[in-house]
Amino acid sequence: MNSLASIGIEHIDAREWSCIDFISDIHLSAQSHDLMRGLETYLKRTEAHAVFILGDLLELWIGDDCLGDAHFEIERACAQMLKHSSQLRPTYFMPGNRDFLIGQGFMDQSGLSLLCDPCILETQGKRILLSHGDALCKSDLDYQAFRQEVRSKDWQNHFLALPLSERLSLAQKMRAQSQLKQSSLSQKDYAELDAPSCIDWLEQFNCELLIHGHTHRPMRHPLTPTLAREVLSDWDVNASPKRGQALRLLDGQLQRIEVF
Ligand SMILES: [Mn+2]
Repeated sequence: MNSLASIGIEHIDAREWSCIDFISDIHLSAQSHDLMRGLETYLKRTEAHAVFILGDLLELWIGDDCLGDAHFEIERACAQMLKHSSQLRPTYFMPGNRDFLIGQGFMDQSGLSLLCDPCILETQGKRILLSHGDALCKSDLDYQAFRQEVRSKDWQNHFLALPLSERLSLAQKMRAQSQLKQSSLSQKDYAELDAPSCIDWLEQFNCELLIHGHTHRPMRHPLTPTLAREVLSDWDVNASPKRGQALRLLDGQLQRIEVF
């Protein structure tokens, strides 16, 4: 099935966990020490039995080998912080569109478990489909073509063979281009998931609920009388008030927890 990543966990049987948190779109970067501390505090204090991070934990990721380079402080600090918090409870990670190059090297150093996009979570009497969400933004044809290219083995092998400094400047250029494109869009043109494609996925994987991030518009969208999607919040400590939520599944009920 071409929508499944080739590595990672595809199905999680978690019937013993009665409290699970879902977060995404933290966007850690070199400028975000307060955000890192906020994430660390949340991960220490949450009552969840397991935490699922559904993509864009970091603003940018250019390859796991950056962890061996002293210049990449935030990346190394992030892996170290997660190493501690993942000892408290199982913590899962699914790559997003910013950090899709995170691989087993980061998993080994952070103690996280890598998930496929999408993957199925069976818990509390539900079958839930988890995704970052960008694969379902089907109406943005340019983005889908870009996504297909950068997720190909050929592109990744070529990119990862470049020196870190060259990768960093290429990635920053791509990021600037994407920001330029975003700034030319009106609010209604921002990335949104395609409802028929969401329904297709839910039916194909026999799930009733899709949980995803990426669009930064936290709310529940009913898709049919029996199917729905729940969108996660992004995190921003510089916003006023600070923004950051975990979506919590507690005894079969969903609730949103403010983390700041
Ligand atoms: Mn995203």
